[in-house]
Amino acid sequence: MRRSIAMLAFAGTAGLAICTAALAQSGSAVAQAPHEAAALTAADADAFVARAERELAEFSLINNRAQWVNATYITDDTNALAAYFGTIDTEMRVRLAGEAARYANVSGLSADTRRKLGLLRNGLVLAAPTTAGAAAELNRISTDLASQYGRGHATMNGETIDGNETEARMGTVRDPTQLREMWTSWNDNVGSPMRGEYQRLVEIANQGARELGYPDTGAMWRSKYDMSPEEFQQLTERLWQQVRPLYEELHCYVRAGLNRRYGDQVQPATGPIRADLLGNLWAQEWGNIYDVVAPPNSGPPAYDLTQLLENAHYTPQRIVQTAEGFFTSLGFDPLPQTFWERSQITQPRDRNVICHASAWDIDNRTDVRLKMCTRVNADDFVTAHHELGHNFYQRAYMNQPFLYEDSANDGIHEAIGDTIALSVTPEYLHEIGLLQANQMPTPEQDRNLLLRQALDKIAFLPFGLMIDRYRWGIFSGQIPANQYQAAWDRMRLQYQGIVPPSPRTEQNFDAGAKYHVPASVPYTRYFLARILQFQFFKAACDIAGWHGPLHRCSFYGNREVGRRLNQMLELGLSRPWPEAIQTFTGTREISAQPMMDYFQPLMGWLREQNRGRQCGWRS
Ligand code: X8Z
Ligand code: ZN
Repeated sequence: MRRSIAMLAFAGTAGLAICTAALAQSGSAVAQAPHEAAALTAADADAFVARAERELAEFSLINNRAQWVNATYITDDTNALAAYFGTIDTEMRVRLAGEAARYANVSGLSADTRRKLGLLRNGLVLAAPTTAGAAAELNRISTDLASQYGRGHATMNGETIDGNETEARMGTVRDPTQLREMWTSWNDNVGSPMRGEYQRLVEIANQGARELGYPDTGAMWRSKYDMSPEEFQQLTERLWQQVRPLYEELHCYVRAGLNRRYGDQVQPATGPIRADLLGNLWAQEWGNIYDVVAPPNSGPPAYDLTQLLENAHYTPQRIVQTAEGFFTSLGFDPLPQTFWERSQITQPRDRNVICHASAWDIDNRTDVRLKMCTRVNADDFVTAHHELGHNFYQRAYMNQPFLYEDSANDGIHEAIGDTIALSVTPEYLHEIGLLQANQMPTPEQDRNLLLRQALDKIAFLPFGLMIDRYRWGIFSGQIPANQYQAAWDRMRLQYQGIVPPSPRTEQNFDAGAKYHVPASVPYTRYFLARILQFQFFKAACDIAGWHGPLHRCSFYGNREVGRRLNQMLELGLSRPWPEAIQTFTGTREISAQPMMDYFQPLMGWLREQNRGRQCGWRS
């Protein structure tokens, strides 16, 4: 699963996304071994890299299986096994990172060896110091936190419901008292007990990062993008400032709709939005409350995908097959039989699993799997496409050497399936028989479609950014352990303009109630992916020769798009990411322009709707 982004448990301590930035870092602790460099040759470096790749590849086979069993069957025993193999993995990677640093100044290195040495040096997500027992403690904590999340539950009307059920109900329940109960119980039950362990995880991981020559774990995470950590931070800031006006209009519009629906007592007309009213447990995507905020008198909504899936009696399997069908229509080979035999597509009834969706690559060849607790609704329809994007990517780069079996940066891995899902247009739904000819949206309804899309895509942006800005603050010490909750609430207000529906204190740790925090999956990748997917989508539509409005383009069945996409995917991590995205988009830059263009027709309309309103909030 490595590299599966998704792979969580494993992701806790091992390297998914790996890149070359550390090569550019001079003067790091491990890099300072100039006296040795004199004795080492380029041939030594080649031999070391070959040895390291073999060792990592071989060990990954058993480790991936241990992590898979743990994630799909959480018990004390599988936790112990996952932590045991995770510890070996951490120790191996820390050792190889240290060794790789010794070759940094060797002259005459080939480009590939130089790149792979860099990948070995910054391939960890959480490092442990070499102190005896540190890797074991880190892995025990990581595994425990991820399992706690997997076992998490909430209540509604006093009745216990599991995480998957809570997630689904937050999208459909409209009673603010029930929403507040679910939201509060989830955050209290899941996040709060993790606080102490998380603090310890931060301490150990930071010690590990420092031994590897990074100031802290956050700096290590920002070092994987073929540029300096500072440049990367600036890049995310530049992108955010570009899309922020659109978010602020959407916030203003949605707040007015919620105020109309719930009244001043529940949602005032000014100031921040109550976090549990937005149709999502984390307020990260708001598409589920389309019906609440849709413009009155705008005619019927174009269509409701959940309804279409239910009407057509879709099953979870059928959703995954439909997603596969999109990829095969582009010319990709179908998923192997083992995918269908070994994946977890629905939630098992009789045991705890980690329901948060992920895509796994067990053997670095063809044993790819999906782990999901799929429900028949619009969210999971999109998520199935998202996950298969990972699986098809994994297969596209399977012939690369082990260290290049990953995406060119982690945002690209996250963007592929979403790019495909953007192509789920009325025409596409008609083509696969989900939408009848007489249900096709009118031009008037078209804007509603775009609004529905913005509620998911635009609303996510500040969330996608703040999760790691929060963790960067924790890792750097800027957010001390006695302010975990206050800092979280402050940043949720600052970036998203939302407030909790119930009082929070420093007993709480709401960040822990978001999967990627206990699982230590870096999150900026999703912010990048949100922007990249529109770039990829536009590139695909250009290749397909599309001329109409971007949001109505579907490249379903277009083999030329598939061929060009595969050219980027099969590169894996062998080239710096600007080069990889250039093969598909023609540009080396990440740009928010295609996203802004896509939503351009909505922006003017939102501004009109918001005229006379006092937009924004004080943070
Ligand atoms: O975690 C995921 C995927 C697995 S990589 C389901 N996503 C983020 C989230 O759920 O928070 C996809 C969108 C954002
Ligand atoms: Zn993903």
